[in-house]
Order: sequence, then C-alpha cells, then structure tokens
Amino acid sequence: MRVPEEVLELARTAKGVTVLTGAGMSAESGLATFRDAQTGLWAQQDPSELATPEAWEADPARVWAWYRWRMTLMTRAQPNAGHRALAEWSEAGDAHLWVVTQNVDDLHERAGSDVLAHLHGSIFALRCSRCGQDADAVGEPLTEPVERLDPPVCVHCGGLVRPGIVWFGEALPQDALERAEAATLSADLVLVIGTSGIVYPAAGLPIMAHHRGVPVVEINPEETDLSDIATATWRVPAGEALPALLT
Ligand code: BV8
Ligand code: ZN
Repeated sequence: MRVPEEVLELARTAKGVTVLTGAGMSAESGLATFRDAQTGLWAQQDPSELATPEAWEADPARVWAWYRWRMTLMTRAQPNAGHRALAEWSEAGDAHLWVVTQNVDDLHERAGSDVLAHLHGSIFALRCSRCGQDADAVGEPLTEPVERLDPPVCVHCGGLVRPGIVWFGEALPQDALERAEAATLSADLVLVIGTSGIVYPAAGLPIMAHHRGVPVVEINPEETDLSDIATATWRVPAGEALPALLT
C-alpha cells in the first residue's frame, strides 16, 4: 500500500502524536460500528432506547442484555493489524503516541498500547448505578443476544450494576477529557482514525488542534464531519493504513 507523501512526511517528523480512535478502528476485528447504514448498531436499534440514562431507568434489563451481549462480542474479538501497528509505533518509533479512544472495548490495550484516555469509558468497568462502587460480577457470557436480562446486584447497597460507559447526556470522565485535551495541545500531529466525528466533546479535539495550527490526518474509508478540517485524508481501512505507515 502506498502511503500518501504528505501523510508519510507528517508521521515521520512528528515528535508527539495524539491518536483519536472510534468504532472504525475495531471494525476489522469484527465489531460493528454505530452508524454504518447497513451493519451499524444504530441501524438496528434506537440509541435513545439503549444508550441513555433514561433508557436505563425505564428498562434496565433490556439495556443490560444489550451491553452484556456486546461484552461477549468484545471479549471474543482480537486486536487487528491497525491496533498492533499503533502499539509498535509507540514502542519502536521516535515519536511519543497518546492514544485517546471513544471505544469502550479493550483492543488497544490487548495489542499492547497504553490508552491515555477512554473518553466514553470502558464496557468492562462495571459499577453500581446507585452507590457508584466498582463491581465485578458479570455473570455468564451470553452465547446469543437476548431481549432482556436482569443486571447483577451491587454487593454493597443492592443497587443495579451498570456498564462503565458514558451514555448520551452524561458527562465524560473529567480526568480523561483533561488528559486528552492536554495531549491534543502538546501534539504536533493529530491522527483521527475510524470515527464519524459526530459525537461531542470527542469530535471537538481535532477541531481544537486544527484551530491551533496542529496538522490533522484522517484515516477513514469514508468522508466524515471532520474531513473538512483535516490537513490530509487517507481513504483506506485502518488495518491496512497503519501497518503501511510503519514500513
Ligand atoms: C455530553 C455509548 C454533557 C457507549 C456513546 C447537538 C449538538 C452538539 C452536541 C450535542 C447535541 N445534542 C446532544 C449533544 C451532546 C451529545 C452528542 O454529541 N450528540 C451528537 C450525536 C449530536 N454528547 C453527549 O451526550 C456526551 N455527553 O455532552 O455531556 C454534560 C456535561 C455535564 C453534565 C452532564 C452532561 C456523551 C457522548 C457519549 C455517547 N456515548 N455510546 C456505547 O454504547 O458504546 S456514543 C457512540 O458514538 C460510541 O460510543 C462512539 O464512541 C461514539 C462515536 O462514534 P464513532 O466511534 O465515530 O462510530 P461511528 O459508527 O459513528 O463511525 C465509525 C467510522 O468508522 C465511520 O466514519 C466509518 O467510515 C469508519 N470506518 C469503518 N470501517 C473502518 C473505518 N475507519 C477506518 N478503518 C475501518 N476499517
Ligand atoms: Zn451499590
């Protein structure tokens, strides 16, 4: 695969690279994105019925069943060549890489990257929805999706256990967002990989970089809401682009 000259030059000379990833990063690991018109999770389900605090209040068993199924899929998935290339770049390259992800899976970590910020939390970091304490009771993996499943109960207060992710209308973890902003301001290159750039405040990070004169490179087979502010766009899947960038 031929790397566009401009992308190669920016990647070779950068000393600090902030990498913002989205669902497209894990697509080649077999995990569905959110907004793909055919295969996306939101093509099948209404996000307001699953990924909001209101949905959880209304029907925790429905929400838990969906997340428990996604946990199973994420546990079975393996990091792809793109995840591995980022980890290698960080280890072998001259540049410092800060990985900031919107993904709630753990594929960056399993490929060997340190993740600076999980902006939307982590699906496996369970906590009590009432008292907030960490919880580790996941129960049996789901071998197939089910319509409803009772969430586990908190051992401290009897409240319901929820996935440790950020739903629409909930605030992002303040420390993660601050680390991501600091990394974006320190970087001399921002790589935006596999995100539609629709969800804020995450999508604001590359825009902030652009306004400060930091080059932004987009790796995504499709045009996105962030394409206009990108210094260069590379329309290829992450699992092909990132290994090519390292060779
Ligand atoms: C908050 C839950 C405030 C977890 C998710 C109007 C205007 C502006 C903002 C708003 C507005 N109305 C509401 C808001 C705020 C809202 C928002 O941004 N809404 C949008 C939709 C308009 N944001 C929030 O609510 C956030 N919180 O603002 O809080 C606050 C402050 C104080 C106190 C209280 C509150 C919370 C946002 C978090 C939402 N949680 N999900 C889960 O179930 O997993 S969002 C969901 O979208 C995912 O988590 C995901 O991380 C995120 C972003 O999606 P992407 O990762 O980009 O995925 P997508 O499918 O869209 O795109 C995939 C891309 O990959 C595509 O471009 C595709 O081409 C590409 N691709 C495919 N294959 C490949 C590939 N690329 C490379 N290689 C491939 N192989
Ligand atoms: Zn509790």
